[in-house]
Amino acid sequence: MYRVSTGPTTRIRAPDRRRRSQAAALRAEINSPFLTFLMEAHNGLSAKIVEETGFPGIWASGLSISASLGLRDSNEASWTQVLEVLEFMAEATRLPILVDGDTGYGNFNNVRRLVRKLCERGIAGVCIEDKLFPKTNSFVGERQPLADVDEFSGRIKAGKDSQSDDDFVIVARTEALISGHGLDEALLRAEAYRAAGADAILIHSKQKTASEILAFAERWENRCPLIIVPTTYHSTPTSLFRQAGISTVIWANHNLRAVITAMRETSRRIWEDESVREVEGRVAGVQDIFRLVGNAELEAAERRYLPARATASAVVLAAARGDLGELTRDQPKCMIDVRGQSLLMRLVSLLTDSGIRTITAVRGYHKEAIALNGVATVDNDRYAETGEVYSLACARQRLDGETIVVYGDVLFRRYILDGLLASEGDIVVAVDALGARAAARATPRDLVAAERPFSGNYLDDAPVRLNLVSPDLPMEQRTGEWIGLARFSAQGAAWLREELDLIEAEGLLETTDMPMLLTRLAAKHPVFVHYITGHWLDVDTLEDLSNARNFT
Ligand code: SPV
Ligand code: MG
Repeated sequence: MYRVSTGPTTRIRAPDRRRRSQAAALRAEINSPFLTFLMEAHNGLSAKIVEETGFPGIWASGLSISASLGLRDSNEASWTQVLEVLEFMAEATRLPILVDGDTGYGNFNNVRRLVRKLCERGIAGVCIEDKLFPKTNSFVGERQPLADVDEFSGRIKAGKDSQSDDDFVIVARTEALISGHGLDEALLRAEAYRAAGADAILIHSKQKTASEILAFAERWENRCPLIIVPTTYHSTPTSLFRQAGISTVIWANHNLRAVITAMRETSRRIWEDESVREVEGRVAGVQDIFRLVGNAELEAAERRYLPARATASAVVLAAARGDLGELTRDQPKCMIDVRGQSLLMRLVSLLTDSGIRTITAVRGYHKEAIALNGVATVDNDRYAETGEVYSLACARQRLDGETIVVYGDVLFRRYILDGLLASEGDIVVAVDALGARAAARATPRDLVAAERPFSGNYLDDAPVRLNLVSPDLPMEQRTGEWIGLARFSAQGAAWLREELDLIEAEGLLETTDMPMLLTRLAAKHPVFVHYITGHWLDVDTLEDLSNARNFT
């Protein structure tokens, strides 16, 4: 026998709800010893609001769905049109949905197909009522004809035999009380439907008090879960339903009624005022809409899946002379030719190929040598006595919105930049994990100590925090080498500007280098590491240059 507790109202939520099927979740709610509340929703948005409010499940009301389509609750919307609405609802929420399936849209055969299609769409259950197609809402007219008990029992059996999810719930609703047939008839019908396989009985009433429902519940003796719809007997305290051993209460149409009132008042106000001024602040904000429909998820997905984001800009630090002898006598290092193209031109093509349109190069040494189509320039005229951080500060105004900061003398495969652009986090630095163990070099390397070393594990995509960057790091602390490439989100760029201002105020702009800057940022903000393994180089020596000529 189905067991009911009339005890505490505390609800215990299963922690693994997401892994169970929606049908299993609904079944558990209906069978739980606690009184469950299902809230009406009639489209994707209202389903989201019901979920956000905290209800454990949704009643997809026939009345509300048809009314929201501007139709009567008389099967004017075809069942496949209702199915379409349900698809939106199931997509919008993880909550289990109990669908108001009216009469099942015909006989046993229609119910079979309905149940199959609902299971395919992840709907948790359906409620069918013992009336005739086309149905009429329970609150319209008197003594609506009821279906033959055996014929309706056949609809239930057919539905149960057709469900592809064992947990799918079929609720049998008897309209015996609504149609004025009395308690005995209602009990007889409920028992027949239970015997036919119904998982729960919905006993409907249109009285202003709960007396006939409570009388039914007493005589039903919990033979299977009882569901009620207290629309007309709305002032009955729910404690009485608990005491009566009711399983589930459906608040059947209140979201639809709420929007009717709200839309009417808002429309009237705007119409009379010829202005929206009065209603602003009283209606949901546009940001609220974006949040409800999950715009943030789309933005994250765009970062992950789109090949490039045209909105990002780049600042290329290209002021240094570099020490490549004759080659850097009349031009900065970034203009050295690598197989017919300067290093900078190669870098710029790489950036544009990844969708970055606004590129600013910070020039210094032999600045006249840097003139590239489509590349804006900013000058660091104190290049000889300053470093990259000073150059970056010269481009401070360009650090607005999402920005890539890159040394002008590095080359890397395009996937590295695309990966960095798709990474999450406000500040992300590209770090070569192979650099952790690389042999010492003539020129200093930007060694990295991060929270965790690169694991190489396909399944490991947990973000890794940067601790510090320094040319001097004991071997055991090193997790890689910064390749001179970093991404700043709009927020990250704001933090970067702040830090540059601070460094300037401390009088350290001339002497701070990029490792120090990144280390300072990492001490205050989450800075993440985007690990790579090789496929890049920087050009510090003639040997690097000959490697570069082979690389491209
Ligand atoms: C519905 O919400 O469509 C219902 C409940 O079936 S009632 O309107 O009370 O019949
Ligand atoms: Mg209905």
